[in-house]
Amino acid sequence: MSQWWKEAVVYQIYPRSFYDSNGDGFGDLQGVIQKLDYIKSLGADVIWLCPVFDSPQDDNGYDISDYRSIYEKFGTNDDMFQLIDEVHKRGMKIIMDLVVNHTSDEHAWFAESRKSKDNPYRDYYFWKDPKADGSEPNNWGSIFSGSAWTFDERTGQYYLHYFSKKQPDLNWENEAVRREVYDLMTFWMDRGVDGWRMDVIGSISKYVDFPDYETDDSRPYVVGRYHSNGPRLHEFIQEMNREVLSRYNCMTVGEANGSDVEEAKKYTDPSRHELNMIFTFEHMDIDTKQHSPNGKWQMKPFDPIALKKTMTRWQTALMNVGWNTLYFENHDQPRVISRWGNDRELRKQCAKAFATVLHGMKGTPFIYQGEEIGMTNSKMPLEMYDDLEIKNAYRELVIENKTMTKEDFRKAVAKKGRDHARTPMQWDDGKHAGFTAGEPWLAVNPRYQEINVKESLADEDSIFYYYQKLIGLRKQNKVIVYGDYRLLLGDDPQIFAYTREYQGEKLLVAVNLSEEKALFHAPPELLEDKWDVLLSNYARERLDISGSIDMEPYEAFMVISRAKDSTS
Ligand code: TEU
Repeated sequence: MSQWWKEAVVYQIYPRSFYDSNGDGFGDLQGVIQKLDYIKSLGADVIWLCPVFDSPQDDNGYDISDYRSIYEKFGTNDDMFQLIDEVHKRGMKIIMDLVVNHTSDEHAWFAESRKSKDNPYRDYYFWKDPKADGSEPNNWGSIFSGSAWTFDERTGQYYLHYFSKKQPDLNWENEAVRREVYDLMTFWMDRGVDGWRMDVIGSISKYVDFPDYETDDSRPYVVGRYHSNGPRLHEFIQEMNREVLSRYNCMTVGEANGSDVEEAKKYTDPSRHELNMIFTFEHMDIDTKQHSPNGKWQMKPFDPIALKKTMTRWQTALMNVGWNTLYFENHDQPRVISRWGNDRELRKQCAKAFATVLHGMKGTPFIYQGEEIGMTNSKMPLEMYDDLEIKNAYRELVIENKTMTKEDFRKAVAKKGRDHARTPMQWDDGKHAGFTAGEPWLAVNPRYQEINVKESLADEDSIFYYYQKLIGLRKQNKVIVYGDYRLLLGDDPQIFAYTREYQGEKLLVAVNLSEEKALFHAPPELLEDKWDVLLSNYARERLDISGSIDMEPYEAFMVISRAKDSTS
């Protein structure tokens, strides 16, 4: 089967915040259709659409109540079929979000399951008796705070939910559940969907003996290693591959929470017939203090060396087996320039710098809506955040457990809250950034007059055109897709530099990830080659790497040395 996904660049859409075609303040599928030419003009080949299925929207659609129909605010099934068609007409592909670690508690399966202990759907989910004292079956925590178990009066048992209590976890041990999942996948793939991003796929296999976590602190509930990589994980994925995926020329990317590179190889080694690639969290966790009761909100400063080490570990481990994803942003992560860079006076240079680091690497790049115009974190008072992860964490950490002050929590959310990625797409400098003619479901970022698509398209030096170039270079230079990766200057605290090599071609990428100037010295083995500039965010046309290069703040460049016989 062709490996088209290796040469593809993916554009991720969070539909409720992308473009609202009917003025209800909520993005929709017709809105996506209207903006397809924009995405095409960027050069992306694949669209990943976050969940659009029927849902009570407790977790913005990651709580699905019907996998076969589109949520009405997004449109109808016919709109979805039209979208698939319009994407294909433009020579692009579309992947959807497969959220099958859990359903909504309003899914018909769960409504049945909770009715009685002998209901035929009881085993679609995990139900357990309370401990002798009436407490939860074990000390597993929910990723959205509190216990992972909720008591249901009707049958006197607890059900399991890794996320909110409105997201009960499916029991993949039950063959009927797996059959349902394969059927719904087939339903959409037969209608033209080109693949799946698989939500928390790393958690579908549970440790069904439900062991308590051992804790050395006073945390009542723990989220840890039992929450992912359960004993039957790869068996289930292989079955899914056999039953469904192998029948289509599709693309698959698993959200593999809790995975290291060894686990990643298992998922993505083609000979194992599982998935094409996975999302790792390791490079996104470098600004989190590990093992804190405050979880992701316990921040530590950005360290370029940690970023280099982590990304290099993944580049190296998956060099000859498997495949990487490349991402800094998505709907769960804040804006990278606000998180690790400079989103003020050096915003443009900084956005281009991070883009260069990522798009020069080996793997499939993912661009999150707005990243291509350098959107920033928003400014909102705590009360204005909409995300349930933030609301629950506030209640637990600040109000109940008092492990964080309100001020520290506010600071952490201003950096890392998921809503920073979810503010409406900034199309122009008009009211609500041109996202909607009505009232947006979440306030537009106040900087929309300065940062928007219209402005980006009018400025030939914009971040948008820089992304367009990066994508174009990937299409023209196989070394960017297939070249072997090697880190340079590993201990340099400012510069992220590496080479890529493929069939006699060499690419050198160097990025100053700091606000100060930095001196770049190429290692001696690179000095024999003749280098041409492919890309520079400081408009350098020529670069002599034989001397030292005085790199400007957030300066980035990509130079290439062509195969000797092709240049002669
Ligand atoms: O995220 C899974 C996950 O473990 C984290 O990314 C988590 O949501 C959070 O960001 C931790 O801070 C996936 C989806 O991407 C996310 O939007 C959903 O809320 C979650 O699963 C539940 O479906």
